[in-house]
Amino acid sequence: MKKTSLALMCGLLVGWATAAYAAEGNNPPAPPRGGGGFGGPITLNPDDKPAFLEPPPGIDQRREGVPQGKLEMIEYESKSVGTTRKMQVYTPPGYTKDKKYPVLYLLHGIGGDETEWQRFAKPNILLENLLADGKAVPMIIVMPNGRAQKDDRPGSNPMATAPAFAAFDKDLFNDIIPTIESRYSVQADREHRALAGLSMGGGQTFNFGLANLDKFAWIGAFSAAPNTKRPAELVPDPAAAKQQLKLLLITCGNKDGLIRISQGVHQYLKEKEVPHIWHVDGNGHDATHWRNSLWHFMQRIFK
Ligand code: FER
Repeated sequence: MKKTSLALMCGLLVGWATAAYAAEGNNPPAPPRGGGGFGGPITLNPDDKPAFLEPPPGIDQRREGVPQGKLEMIEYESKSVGTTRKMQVYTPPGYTKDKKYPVLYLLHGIGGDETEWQRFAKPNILLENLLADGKAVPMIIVMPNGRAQKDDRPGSNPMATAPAFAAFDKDLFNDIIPTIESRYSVQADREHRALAGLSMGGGQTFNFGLANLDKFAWIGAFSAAPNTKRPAELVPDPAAAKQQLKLLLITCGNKDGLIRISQGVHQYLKEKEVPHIWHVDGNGHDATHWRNSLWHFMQRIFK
């Protein structure tokens, strides 16, 4: 399904999700905008500007002579979900059991699955080009399915699967991370684990990452959706967060009707003096924003 028609359809279903989300203490979803976007009216503040330059063209194009890593779709038994699940795992060029690698866990959006990041952003090519330019460190990238329910396909009504995104922390911590750390050669500590995601995955990243800073030191939330908990709930102890975070990157497009979610987190963190990068570019709720955000994030982690 095309992203635009999916967005339009999801917009129509937002009303359905409102009550459930408000009940869970999350941000209430905004009513749909006309014209195929999520969210409500956009009010930009003086802080809402780029922190980085635009990436050069071609960041996701293969360049001749740039070494390639390996993408594989693996299966694991999820005790928390009760099924055999799939995740895509990328190992960088030259991957060897003789070394140990940091791991980036990448979470997808409401209509996505374990293939979505690869379709939207080609994380492998972004990283390989950065590695060739000496701008990133070799890492393993894990792209799981963040919809933690037995039927984990988006189906005809992806919004109806939103509760399964909230339950995903059990799969992540009890099944996915242990699977990766037992099958791959991994540096298994907080300073070598990063969590990032787009939209619903950005909300999951805020919710699960900031609540588990003993597990992740590097956090990136791109175009976070209304599944994001309220800022004071995300960071109840600003002093602890300040001490533990190596990087918190928050990005959104200035044409994204969900920007108020990220603006709220930024504003709270600013008030509480929790260091973070707030990067607002000129995109909407779209793949260009997610690809560029990932590219910025990848070159700043594990360093
Ligand atoms: C919503 C609007 C958008 C919402 C979720 C989304 C849970 C998710 C969008 C995406 O993942 O692209 O109101 O409520």
